[in-house]
Amino acid sequence: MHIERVELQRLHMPFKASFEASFGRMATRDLVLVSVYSSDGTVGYGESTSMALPLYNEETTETVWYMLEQFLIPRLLAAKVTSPVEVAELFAPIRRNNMAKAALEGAVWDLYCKQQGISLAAGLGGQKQAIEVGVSIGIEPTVDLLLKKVEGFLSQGYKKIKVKVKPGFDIEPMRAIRKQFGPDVPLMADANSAYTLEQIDILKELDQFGLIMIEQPLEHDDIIDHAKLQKELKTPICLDESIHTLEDARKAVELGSCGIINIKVGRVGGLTESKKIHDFCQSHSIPVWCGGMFETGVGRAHNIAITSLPNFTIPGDTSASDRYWAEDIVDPEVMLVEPGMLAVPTAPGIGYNLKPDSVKKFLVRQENYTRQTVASAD
Ligand code: OSB
Ligand code: MG
Repeated sequence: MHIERVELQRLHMPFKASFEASFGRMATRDLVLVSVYSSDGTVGYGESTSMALPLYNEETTETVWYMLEQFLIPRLLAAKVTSPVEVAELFAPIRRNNMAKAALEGAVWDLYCKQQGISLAAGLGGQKQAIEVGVSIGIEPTVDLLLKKVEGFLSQGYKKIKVKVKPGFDIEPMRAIRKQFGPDVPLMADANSAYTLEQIDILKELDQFGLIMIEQPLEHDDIIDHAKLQKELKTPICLDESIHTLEDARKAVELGSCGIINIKVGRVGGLTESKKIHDFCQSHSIPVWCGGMFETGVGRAHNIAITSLPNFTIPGDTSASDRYWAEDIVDPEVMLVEPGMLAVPTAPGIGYNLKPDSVKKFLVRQENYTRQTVASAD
């Protein structure tokens, strides 16, 4: 593949509106954009799904930069990788730091597919031409404001409505959505670990709303209590935060901790691991869907590509660019091609071009790394 240079760019991108989850409120995305340059002039792009603060997982955008600069980029530049599947093996001795790994691995996947002249979706083995998508809606100041948002997204045809919940903002909003929009709206709740088993009565009450699933109700690192909870709930549990590897998925499925898995490419360390989890879940009749981390168009394009695999049977959180951004950094922007549907690009790689002028507007730091400038890998 002849990777000769890696560029890191840190971007601060303000959201159109702030977003609240049980772990906090965010108004700006803080990310690392990774560009991998080959000697033949081809460039691959990846994006870190980290946040500024370690409230979702242990990584931050600062730690992602550090891991990339100190360990991951030197390893990649010192190796002679011929295929992106080798990148995960190359990074395996380095513990965790999955979002840092995924950002660089994703860029290598894009580069490889561009050099092969195939789309990233095709490179991953995806077959769909279009994918169904939903939206994730934050905790709103009032239930009325939440209902207005739900109405707006339903009118755009989004195929799944996910609502963030926390103790005190759970039963009432779900009841209000069912009352106003009826029993057929595909609805789910995401707690981001806001409950404990002691609050099982609230979680059981959610059963009455016919939710497609409840996402990560208990601790971020738990699969034991989730298994206990799943036995008491009719609603399938979906694990997000608890799953970092194929092995985590295997253990959770074996224990009965969930009926559904949310695959986030960043959380599991890249596209190769995502595909492995997808394949495992497919063979165990566990449906999966692709989660989101407020990605720019670059991360969205990676999400679209992985979602083109067949066991992504539940609409994911990859909404259009205009869900969060007044201006995205890709051209064209990610847009619904039909109500609630995104097209899977057929152009080589991620199928979206970067808009350098937009990148410049949000740029706060930029560094380049070559074999000559990085410290030796080990
Ligand atoms: O739990 O899925 C989550 C955003 C940041 C961190 C965690 C989560 C989320 C979302 C937003 O739900 C999904 C999106 O629209 O990108
Ligand atoms: Mg979640």
